[in-house]
Amino acid sequence: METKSYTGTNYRDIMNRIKRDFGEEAIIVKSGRQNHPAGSEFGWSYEVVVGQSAESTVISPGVFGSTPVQAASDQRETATLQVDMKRLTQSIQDLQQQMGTPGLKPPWPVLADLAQKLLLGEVNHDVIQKLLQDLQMSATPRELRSRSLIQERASRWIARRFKAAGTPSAPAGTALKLAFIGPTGAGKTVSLIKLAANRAFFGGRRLGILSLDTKKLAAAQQLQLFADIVKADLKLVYRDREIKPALRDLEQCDVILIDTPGISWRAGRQMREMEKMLELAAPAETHLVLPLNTKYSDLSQMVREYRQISYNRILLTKLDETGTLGNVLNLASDIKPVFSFLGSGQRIPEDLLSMRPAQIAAWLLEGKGFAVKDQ
Ligand SMILES: Nc1nc2c(ncn2[C@@H]2O[C@H](COP(=O)(O)OP(=O)(O)OP(=O)(O)O)[C@@H](O)[C@H]2O)c(=O)[nH]1
Ligand SMILES: [Mg+2]
Repeated sequence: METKSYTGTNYRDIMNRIKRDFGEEAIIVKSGRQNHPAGSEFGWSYEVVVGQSAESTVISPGVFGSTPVQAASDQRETATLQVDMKRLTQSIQDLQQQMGTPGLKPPWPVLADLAQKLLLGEVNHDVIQKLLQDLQMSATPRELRSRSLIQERASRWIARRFKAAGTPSAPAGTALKLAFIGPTGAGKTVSLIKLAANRAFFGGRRLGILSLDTKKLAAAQQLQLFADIVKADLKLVYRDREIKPALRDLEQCDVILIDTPGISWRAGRQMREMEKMLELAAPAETHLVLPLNTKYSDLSQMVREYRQISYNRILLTKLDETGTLGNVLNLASDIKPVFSFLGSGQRIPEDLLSMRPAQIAAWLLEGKGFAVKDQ
């Protein structure tokens, strides 16, 4: 039997190389491990010796299976593999604890630096742990030693967590209705105005604005002023029964932006009233507007509680008012919503960005957050 020896510090990588070279007929003759040459704190160094026999392919199929003697040996190897994989997983789980313990080096310093940066960016521990596990499982030892290669992999991993809505598009023949809901002062009205005023979003389209937030006198005046500037038709609605007629008045518009009063997710009556109003307005897109400078426990609670109003987008504002962007990734990982836009300041219209996952990843990995332009 011909044999070949494979060594390395990543068991999965070794197995992949064996499969590539020997296909399904590989027989593991010997497998063992010893401390990493750089020191035991860097994990294990593995050696797997593989052989290929002509009979084995006839007698028994299976990934590494062959003769009965070989099958017993295979079971032992599989058990070793499982133990080794368990140990790898455990060592990653220990990583964060080790980082806080002076004198103990984590298995891969590059991963430890990455974890540290994300922790400082207020990314939740469980999200970082999942990222480290996935990196350690999938990256080669060469990548695990290289800051830039790990950064690239981490960037792709982070970007994949996000679902981005893309630019809203109106179905032919009907007005596209977009509603903005959320807590008071979140930036609903200003985001709506930024969208209306930015030609990149609805340039050349006939715009209508429907305001359900008519209890505040100043709010209606502010909206009228902006509606005039962006040449949008504005309808103010004071009672539920006025919603459908107001929408009929706006039916010539291509896009109708619906402003709503701020409501607290903890106020059941307000939530039910809003649900009823939105049922009447029937928007295609309902954007839950949330300010990013809110602590994560409240943010995640809001994202869950507002679900009873059936929103289908999240629009995050005040990117410029937080020093850490971890909450964006935390939301993406925990709740997996569709993100639409990001409010990044008070300027109209330029401070509204489309959600770009790669950009979020870059901000998080640079560890600097969103760069505010001082004016
Ligand atoms: N820095 C910063 N301020 C913002 C952003 N978006 C909105 N604001 C400000 O937040 C304040 C509240 O914005 P509004 O749009 O009135 O908030 P709202 O959600 O409509 O508030 P209510 O209608 O009272 O519920 C205003 O001063 C806005 O200029 C943002 O992305 N960054
Ligand atoms: Mg408002």
